[in-house]
Amino acid sequence: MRIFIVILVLVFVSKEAQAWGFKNGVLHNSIWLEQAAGVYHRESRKGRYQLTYKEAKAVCKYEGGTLATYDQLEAARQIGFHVCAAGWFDKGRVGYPIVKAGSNCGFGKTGIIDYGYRVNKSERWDVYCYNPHAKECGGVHTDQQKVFHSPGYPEGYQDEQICYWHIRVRYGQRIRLHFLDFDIEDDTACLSDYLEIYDSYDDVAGFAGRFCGDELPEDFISTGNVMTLKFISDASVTAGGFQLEYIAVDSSTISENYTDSYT
Ligand SMILES: *[C@@H]1O[C@H](CO)[C@@H](O)[C@H](O)[C@H]1NC(C)=O
Ligand SMILES: *[C@@H]1O[C@H](CO)[C@@H](O)[C@H](O)[C@H]1NC(C)=O
Ligand SMILES: [Ca+2]
Repeated sequence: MRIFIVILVLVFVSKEAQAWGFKNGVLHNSIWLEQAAGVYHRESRKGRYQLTYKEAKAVCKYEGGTLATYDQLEAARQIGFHVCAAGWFDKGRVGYPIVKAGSNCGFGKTGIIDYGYRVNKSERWDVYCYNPHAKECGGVHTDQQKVFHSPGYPEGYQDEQICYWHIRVRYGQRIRLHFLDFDIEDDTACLSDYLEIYDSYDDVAGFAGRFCGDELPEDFISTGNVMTLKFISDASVTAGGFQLEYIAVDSSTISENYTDSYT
């Protein structure tokens, strides 16, 4: 049954996968667009590079935040915030955070690619905002052990959520996921609302399962030291949400029969 669902979902996902990955140099639908250390990237509703400095400030303010400072952007970058799109940040400066050097972005360098303080504040770019109190929806976890949950839990989650959790533990360790509570709008192929597990650094490779309904998914152990979880809810019908725990385990301590011995 589970294998059947996985195959069905794989067919669906592989069709969708073409739309994922790099588009105009921006890694779309990936953890990298989510917030890290309170910093997040926004583009105008009209699309890329449409915001003047004044509009950029207004975008952040509207969401209860401020323009990110250079130091905040760099702090976020150091825990994996990577966006290939130039945006305004504090004091009329423009740039973007690069973690992985690539030929198509950031001139092959890593760090904050800094376009400097712009003289012309009517230039149009994206924006980097800072808001440490932003609605909890995803994040980057590097602790050895952590419990986290769907937004608003133990209240039900809301419509139209897109959350990514990126878990990264020490090299040589693996990640054991254990579900504590699970209730997501049910439908046979989990097309409405769902939680997906990716045994990889992003949601492009390593698809390992899609879950909905109210049955606790089985424990899952990553093959490497990274894992990505993606939660999507559509425009109607919500449910109780989920809570789960992960623990970093040393690869050598994992036996073939871990599911039996885990309590
Ligand atoms: C400032 O930038 C805008 C948008 O690129 C441009 O239309 C305008 O001519 C520029 N102004 C000056 C003084 O260069
Ligand atoms: C598997 O479990 C049994 C007992 O349930 C235990 O004796 C055995 O050592 C375990 N296997 C490994 C490789 O740890
Ligand atoms: Ca729904």
